[in-house]
Amino acid sequence: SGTDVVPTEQKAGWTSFIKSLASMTGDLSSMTAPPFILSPTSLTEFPAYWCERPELFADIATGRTEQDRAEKVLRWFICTLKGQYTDDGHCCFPGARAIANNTFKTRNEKMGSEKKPLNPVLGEEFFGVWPDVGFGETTLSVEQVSHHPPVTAYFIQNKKARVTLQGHSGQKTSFSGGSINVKQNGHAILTVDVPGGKKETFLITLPKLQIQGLVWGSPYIELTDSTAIVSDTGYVANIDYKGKGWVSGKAHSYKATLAHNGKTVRSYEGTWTAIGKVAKSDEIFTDATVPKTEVTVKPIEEQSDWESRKLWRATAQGIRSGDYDAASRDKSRIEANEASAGKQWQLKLFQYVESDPVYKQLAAHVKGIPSEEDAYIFRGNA
Ligand code: CLR
Repeated sequence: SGTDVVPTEQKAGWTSFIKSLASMTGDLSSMTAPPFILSPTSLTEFPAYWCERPELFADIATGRTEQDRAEKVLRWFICTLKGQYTDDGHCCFPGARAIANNTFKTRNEKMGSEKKPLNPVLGEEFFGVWPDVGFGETTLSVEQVSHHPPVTAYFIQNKKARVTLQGHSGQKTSFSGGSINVKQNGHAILTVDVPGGKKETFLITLPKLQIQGLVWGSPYIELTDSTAIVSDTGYVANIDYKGKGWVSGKAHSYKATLAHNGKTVRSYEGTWTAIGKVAKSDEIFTDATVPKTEVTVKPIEEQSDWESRKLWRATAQGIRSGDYDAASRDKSRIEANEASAGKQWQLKLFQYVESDPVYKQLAAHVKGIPSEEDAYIFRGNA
């Protein structure tokens, strides 16, 4: 049958979940899914995927020209896609923890499919560090800034290299042709200090996702359409995404161009899960097979009650050990606490702005995106 990976006792539940997707109203996060598809990881942890190649993030600052830096931003961005969009092992079957410790593999390689992450509560936080191994320490601060609809804001910084990334992501989902289509709301802004006391700024738009393979019970992500990286130096990178059956015929393909004031200076193509090359050459541009560096997190005992791994500890343990009753009891407890927490909410780490001035300035150079967007500006951990 088509649903071989679905545990026998959950087949009916899976079928009715797929059917209910057809009447979904845009917020998939709050839908109840069968246990086998649940991930023990909260969405507040996902911004860590932006920096699992901290060496490439820091390397942006070593670019000697505007074009050099624009190209390094593009390389770093493409090399984050594999971690972001191929499920990396928030494993749910017994004994899976040991496999999950293998940081050389992605989610899909470890457990075969995309899972449904835990839906963060308002005010949930996640802090992480990539220790200094020569190019400076990189830190990550995340806050869930909205629950309905879910929006996650993050700030990443390498102080020594003087590179920062600030952004937010929400999702709008729809169902058609057997797949879930996910449009990401939000954008990211990268800044890098350059010699002479100046700063360069890059606007990064977020890709659309298609979740395929639902019918088989082993969902996976393909990226569609295109995204842009726009710099205030006049460099614009455009990245087109395609799945199987396009040019190379390979899944997870990309084609990118780097242009300056409208004139293409270089092109690249390949896959964002393996190798991308400078077009019409053998020069390797992106290598996503290089081992990634997972973020490190304080021991749970030292975390505050708002921090993701402490907050969801019992739920996650229930999911990992297959004790779904315990998982769902603890999940209900957390969600009930949240419902009673009241409506007026003070953001802790970020400040909301209705129109992001940096976005407004740079978005004018990209066709087909809104001219204004809101944003969450990092205020610090104080
Ligand atoms: C969150 C922001 C990250 C990139 C990213 C990767 C995977 C996405 C996730 C975002 C949002 C939530 C998501 C997930 C894949 C599956 C999951 C769309 C965009 C949905 C809610 C769950 C689908 C449920 C089926 C698997 C049954 O930077």
